[in-house]
Amino acid sequence: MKKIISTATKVAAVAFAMSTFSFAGPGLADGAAKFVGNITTHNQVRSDFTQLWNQITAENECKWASIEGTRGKFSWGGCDAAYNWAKNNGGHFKFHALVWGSQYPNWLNGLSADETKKAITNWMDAVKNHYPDLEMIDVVNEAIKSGGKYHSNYGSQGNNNIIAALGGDNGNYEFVAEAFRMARERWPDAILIYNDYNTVQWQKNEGIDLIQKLKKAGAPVDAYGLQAHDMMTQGGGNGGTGGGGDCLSLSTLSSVLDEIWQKTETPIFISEYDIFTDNDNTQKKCYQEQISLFMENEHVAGITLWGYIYGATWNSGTSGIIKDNKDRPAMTWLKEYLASNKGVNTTGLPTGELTPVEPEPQTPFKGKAFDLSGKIEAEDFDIPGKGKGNNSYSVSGDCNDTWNTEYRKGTSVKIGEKNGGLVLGCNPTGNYFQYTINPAAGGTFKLKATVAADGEGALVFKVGDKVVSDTLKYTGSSWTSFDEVSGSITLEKGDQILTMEVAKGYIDVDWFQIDAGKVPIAQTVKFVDNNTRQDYHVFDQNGVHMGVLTAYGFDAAKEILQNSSAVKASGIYYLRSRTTGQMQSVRVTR
Ligand SMILES: [Ca+2]
Repeated sequence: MKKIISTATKVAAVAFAMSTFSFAGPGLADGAAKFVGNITTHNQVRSDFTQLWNQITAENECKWASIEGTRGKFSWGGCDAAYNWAKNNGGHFKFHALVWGSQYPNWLNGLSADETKKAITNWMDAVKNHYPDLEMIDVVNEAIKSGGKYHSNYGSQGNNNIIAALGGDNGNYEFVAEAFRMARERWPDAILIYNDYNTVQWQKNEGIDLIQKLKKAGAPVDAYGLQAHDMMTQGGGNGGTGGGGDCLSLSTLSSVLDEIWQKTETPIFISEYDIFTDNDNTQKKCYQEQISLFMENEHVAGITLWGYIYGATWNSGTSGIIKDNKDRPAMTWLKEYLASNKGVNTTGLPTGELTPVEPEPQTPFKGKAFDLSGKIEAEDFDIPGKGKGNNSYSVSGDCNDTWNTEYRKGTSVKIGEKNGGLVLGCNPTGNYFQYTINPAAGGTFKLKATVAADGEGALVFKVGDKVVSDTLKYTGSSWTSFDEVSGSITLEKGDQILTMEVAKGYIDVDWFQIDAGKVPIAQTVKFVDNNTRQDYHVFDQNGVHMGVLTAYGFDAAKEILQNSSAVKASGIYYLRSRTTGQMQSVRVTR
C-alpha cells in the first residue's frame, strides 16, 4: 500500500527533526568561546569522547609514517576515524602533522633533495585530495633549533633531506616557511599552525624567534601551537615531559603567554597539554590554575589535552585524568569549571563556533553532463563541491610558467594558453580531473586525446576506482607541440563521473574525445576465445600501468600475477585483455 503523508504530518516531522537536531556541539566545553579537545586513545576514538570533548587530534594515526608507510600506498583508516568523529558529531578536527622530523616514513631516509621534495609534495597532495576541507592543520612540527640541534630529526640529525627539499634553512627556517606556503596553496581556508614543545619553559625565546622569522618571510602561519608538556617544575630536557615537582608558577605562565603574544601577535593553541603526576592534588592544582588561565586568556584560541585515560598516555601514563573508570580530582574540577565558564576568545580564529558543514556535490562546468557527442575540453572539469569526496581535481604540480589564472579561478589548477586555446598544464603523475558524463549507450569506444609532454607521459581514465581505458602513452619533447594519442574506453550508459588521471610523468592535455556516437567498436571485434593466448595489461588500484603479461585466459593471467615476484605489494590489481578489452580484478597477497 502506498503511504500517503499529509502536509500536517510533514510539518510535524520537520518540527520534530528541528527539536531533535540542535546545533549545540559535543563535549564539556559546549557553547564555550574555545574548544577543549583531546586525542585518540590507543588509536581509537573512545565511546565517551563525544560526551567529554569537542575537538579531536589523532595521537599517531594522521602522521606521515602511519598513512604512507609504504611509498605510494596510503592507509587512511585510523586518521579517517578521528576526522569522521568530528564530522559526525559537530566537533573540530586538527590534522597532525604534515611535516615533522620524526615519525615520517622510513623510505624517506636517504632520498635526494629532489626526490624528497617530490615525496613531500605528493604527500601533501594526497592529504589534500583526501581531506580537502581541513579546519586546522599542524603544518610543521618541532623545528625549533636550540643548541645547534633541531627539536626533531630534520636533515642530518636524521637521514633525510627534508630541509634541503624545502629550500634549506639559511638561519631563517626557510624550509618551514615553504611548508606553510605549500599548505596554504592546498587549504586556502584552513587554520595553519606551527607546533612545538618546551616553548614555555626552556625554548620560549627560540620559539618566538622562529615565529617571527616565519612572519617576516611572509609565511602564512595562522597560529602557534604550544604543546604544553612543560607545565610542571621538574623534568624537561628534550621532550619537556614535566612529570614531577609542582605546577609551573601561574605568574610565570601568564607572563610568558603575554610575551609570546606581544612578540609574535600570533594566536596560540595549547595543543598537547598534560600533567604527569600520581599526586591527585598537584594535578588538580595545575589544571585549576592553568586551564582557567588558558580559557580566560584572550590570545589562546583552543585547548587540546594530550590523552585522558590513566595508563594509556605517552611517557609514564600518569597524566590521565580518568583512572579505573573514575574521574581524578583534576577531571572533576574540569567538568565543574567548564559547566559554568565559557572563556574569552578574541583571537579571531573561528574555533568556538560549531557549525555543521553540509557537503555539496560537484557539478558539471557548463551546467549539464557531457553527452560525448563532441570534444571535451580538459580545462572544463567539473566545478568542485564542498566536503569530503566532492573535489573535482587535484592540485597541480610546481612549475614555473605563465598560467591563465582567470578561466578556472579559485581552483588553483594550472591552465596554459597553448595549442590555440586553453590546456591543463603542470600535471604530475597522480594528478586527476573529473567530468560528469552521460553516455546514451554503454560499450567500448574509441578514445583520443590531444597532449604534450617533454619526455614520457601517460593518461588513464577511471570511473570510481576502476580503470576503464587503455593507458594513453605519449613521448614528446616540447610543451608547445601537441599531438593526438588514442586507445579505447569502456563505459556504462548513464550519468557518471569520469576521472582523467596522469599515469606517468608530466603531461599537458588540451581536450579528449570519446567516440560514442558510432557503433561501439567492441561489436566489430571478432569473437575471441577467452582462453586463447593473449596479452593483458596490468594496472594497480591507483590505475598505474604496471606492464603487460601473456597468458592463456584470465585465470592463467591471475595465477601468474599472484605468483610473480615482480609484484611486491598486496592489493587489488586489474587485468585488461589487449584483445577484447575485458577487465577482471585479482587480489594479490604478499
Ligand atoms: Ca582545451
